[in-house]
Amino acid sequence: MLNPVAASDKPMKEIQPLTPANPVKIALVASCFNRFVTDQLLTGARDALQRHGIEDEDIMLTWVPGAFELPLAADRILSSGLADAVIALGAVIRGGTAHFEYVAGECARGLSQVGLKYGRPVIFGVLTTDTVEQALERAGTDEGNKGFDCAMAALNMLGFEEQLAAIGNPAQ
Ligand code: INI
Repeated sequence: MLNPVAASDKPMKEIQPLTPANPVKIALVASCFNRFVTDQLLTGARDALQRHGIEDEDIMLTWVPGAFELPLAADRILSSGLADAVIALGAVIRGGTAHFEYVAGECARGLSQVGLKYGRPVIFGVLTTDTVEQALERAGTDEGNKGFDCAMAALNMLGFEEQLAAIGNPAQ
């Protein structure tokens, strides 16, 4: 058996899931389709942002018709330079139609592409559920709120960018 290599005394470079120390601008994009759910996701997201000191003036909110339109709105917002991160909020509920697969799939693919295109966090806050009850459960206050979690993901990814920049420029 090989002897284990002695661990170095030097600390590893490590990036923690922290929120950013510098001011950031956040764009919320929400779908009108299934608004009784997306309103709740929005409440959760705003709650998380507020708790972490993001001022209302640094948050913009855009409504789009449905989840299918979220990627284009995210793309336009990032190309305009108005935000550092986009949180896309939607609810695609199966309801026995094949439309579900197209809307949910294209929305996920599009959002991921936009994030990689601009090198900015584009957060997937789109519930994809079989039933209305499941959607409401994930957008509530008791069993957790996907909007809240997604706002935290956006802040953590911005915190990641900040820490990465500090590693690249230790004088910061
Ligand atoms: N949009 C949603 O956000 N959720 C859905 O569940 C949904 N379903 O089931 O059809 C939905 N469809 C609309 C779609 O997002 C577009 O707005 C529409 O097709 C126009 O492009």
